[in-house]
Amino acid sequence: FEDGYQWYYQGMNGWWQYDERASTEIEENYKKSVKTLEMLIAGFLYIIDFENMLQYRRNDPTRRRKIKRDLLSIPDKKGVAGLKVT
Ligand code: V3L
Repeated sequence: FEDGYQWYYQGMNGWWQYDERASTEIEENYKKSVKTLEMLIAGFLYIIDFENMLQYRRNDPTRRRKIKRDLLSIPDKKGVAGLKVT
């Protein structure tokens, strides 16, 4: 975003950047200070929980991933939405 930050979800040994559509929606809602957001990701409904900084499938809250808003260039970035950067 304009301030040089991006949204990430936790992967194995690093962080995945959200795809552009998801990032934009997350950022807009973050700025509105909402507590949670529901969004469709790869065909599943996920909850973005800003209070606990987690995401999880609505129908399976036990599988949680941490999320974070951090600089666009972080050392442990794996790629964007499952696509590896080389
Ligand atoms: N955007 C895209 N795909 C997602 C997202 C998201 N926000 N959240 C979950 N998935 P779960 P490593 C991830 C995918 O949490 O090697 C990465 O994008 C998720 O994909 O149980 O472990 C990689 O593609 C997973 O395939 O609902 O770091 C992949 O994991 C699936 O939804 C491997 O990454 C179930 O995730």
